[in-house]
Amino acid sequence: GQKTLAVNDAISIIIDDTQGLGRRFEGIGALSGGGATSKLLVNYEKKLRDQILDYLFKPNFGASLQILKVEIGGDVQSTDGSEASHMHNSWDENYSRGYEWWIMKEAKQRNPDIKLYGLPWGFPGWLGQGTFSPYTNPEVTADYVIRWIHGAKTVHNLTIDYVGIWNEYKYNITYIKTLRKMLDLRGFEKTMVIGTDAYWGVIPDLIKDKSLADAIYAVGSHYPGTNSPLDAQKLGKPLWASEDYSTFNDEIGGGCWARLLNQNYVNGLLTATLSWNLIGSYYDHLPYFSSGLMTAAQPWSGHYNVSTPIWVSAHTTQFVSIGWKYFMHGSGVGKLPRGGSYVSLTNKAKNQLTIVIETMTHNHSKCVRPPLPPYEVSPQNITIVLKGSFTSISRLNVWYSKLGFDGAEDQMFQRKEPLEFENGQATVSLGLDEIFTLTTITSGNKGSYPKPPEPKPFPLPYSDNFEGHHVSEDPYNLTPQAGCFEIVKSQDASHGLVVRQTVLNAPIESCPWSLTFPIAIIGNYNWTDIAVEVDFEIPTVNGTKGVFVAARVDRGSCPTRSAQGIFFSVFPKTDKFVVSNDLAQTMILKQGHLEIDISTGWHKLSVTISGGKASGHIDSKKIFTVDMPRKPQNGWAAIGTDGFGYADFDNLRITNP
Ligand code: 147
Repeated sequence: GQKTLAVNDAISIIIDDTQGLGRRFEGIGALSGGGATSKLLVNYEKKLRDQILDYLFKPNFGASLQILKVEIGGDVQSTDGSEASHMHNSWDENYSRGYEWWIMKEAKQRNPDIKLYGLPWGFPGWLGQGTFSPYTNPEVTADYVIRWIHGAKTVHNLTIDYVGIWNEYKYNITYIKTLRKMLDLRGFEKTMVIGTDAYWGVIPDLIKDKSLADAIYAVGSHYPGTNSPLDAQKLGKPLWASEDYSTFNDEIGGGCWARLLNQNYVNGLLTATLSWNLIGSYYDHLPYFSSGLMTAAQPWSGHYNVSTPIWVSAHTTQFVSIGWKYFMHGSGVGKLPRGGSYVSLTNKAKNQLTIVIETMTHNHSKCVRPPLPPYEVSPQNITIVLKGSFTSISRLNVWYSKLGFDGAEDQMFQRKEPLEFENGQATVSLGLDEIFTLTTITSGNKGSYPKPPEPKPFPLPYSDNFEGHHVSEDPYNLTPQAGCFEIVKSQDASHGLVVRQTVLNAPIESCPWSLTFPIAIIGNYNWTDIAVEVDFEIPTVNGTKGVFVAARVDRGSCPTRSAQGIFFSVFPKTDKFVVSNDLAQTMILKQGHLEIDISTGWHKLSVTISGGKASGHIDSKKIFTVDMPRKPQNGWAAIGTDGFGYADFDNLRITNP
């Protein structure tokens, strides 16, 4: 039988650089987008918003992120909403849309060294040139992506360090090579291509095709489960977990993130890890609620939550910079004898050393995917033996976390007494679900702000005339799920700023259903009886054929296509209306003629659900009353259009009926 060690039998791990070092550390970061994950953040009161951004980006404060990856908006549904493209059409170009520019600037202001990375989740339809592939004309698509990089530089003074291909979807070898070549031609030699933000599918092509391999700086794979294939490791290219985590940010989420940050290198030689997502700033009941490093989904209350992954990140990011080197496996990097793992990194030129140890147990560190094979962790005493360049160290600073389970409080990112070394040796006692950082770095700091306001439900009555926005912005709180809704100046001066649906053609998307009904949701998923009204005007050029207002809308994201609710659609040109129980108008409750001329100008459209009835008005004329169908019982309010095409909306008002 196996001999079991008593806890006080210390086991040694050796930290030694005499045989050389391992791979270059490339950073820990997070994704804003993919999609609309930062949507609600912009609308926070500035003071609170700045606090949140400090927890994410400010060096020596919180997560102190080293890479920020953003979606290059493509007018497509990309998980929790759709993000605007900088070119809805070949003749359109605008670098003020959405919130990714803003968030990149906020990150750079706090940390000028943060690396920026852009990736499309989909593309506006015109890039397909009649097909639904962005690779039909690789030069046109490369030009489109490079315009975004160029716009970042010229309009926002942002240098994009990395660019990807097509999130978790098809890549095309000619396109990748074309992109690299055109980046060079346009002066973006330093913008590196990450291939391909899918899984490891590109590896055989990289082995076969030298010029493809030359076009790619690093291989970015998603949710690698801390592993990488041997042939990927042999490529001699950096391997990145370019999207990972995606786990609810409670204690288990923190455990997942801690295990990934160490073991992505220990098991997979992955040298950068990016969390999907950066911050959970989207409505509850959209997919993956609260699956960011922290959560801020209530601009109306100001409530936010600094979650465990923020402090887990700090254990590495505050003590290791991009460019440091990992030690080699067995001499500073490895698994611990009784479970858990350790990584050591150094900036040798400055004689700096950081060791991060984690002891996450299996059930307390499961991530959303892939499944985690079983393993055991038990308490252990570890003697750290310093050799090589670091033999003479006499003490290391200690930062400690323990995730709290079964009623225990979290102890996150606490500075402990330094660990004293005698003859290059010191012993630490490791419990379960703990993280230790042992480091020569002295600048570690746990930032804090006063407790944020208490949570509150979405306020009612609610109204927005959109005058508080800037042109081209996404409207606050209204969250596009299909199409793109942006602030424009109305042709009619009395309406000032209004919201326009701006997508004219079906985009190129990877969502399994095509979403042909542009729709933006707002409010509270738990709303039952509610009244929603909005003014609309359909522009004469490129106007859509119909607009709708809706209540009890029961789903967003990709399945928006099959959303149910009460949808009141009007078709001004044909004088028709449709009341349907679903967005796609397959479950019609009532339809007919409006018998009022709304073919030009502004009109008010409203729907009310109250006491088992749904009713609707145009201006002051009642158009219908129907018995409420059994489903849905609750949902968001929404506005939208029937098919792609322009429609302007103003004076959105939501009340208790
Ligand atoms: C990723 C997407 O890239 C992100 O935008 C976001 O949707 C994230 C949420 O976890 O997921 O896409 C995946 C969706 C499903 C799987 C893998 C990746 N899956 O089921 O294996």
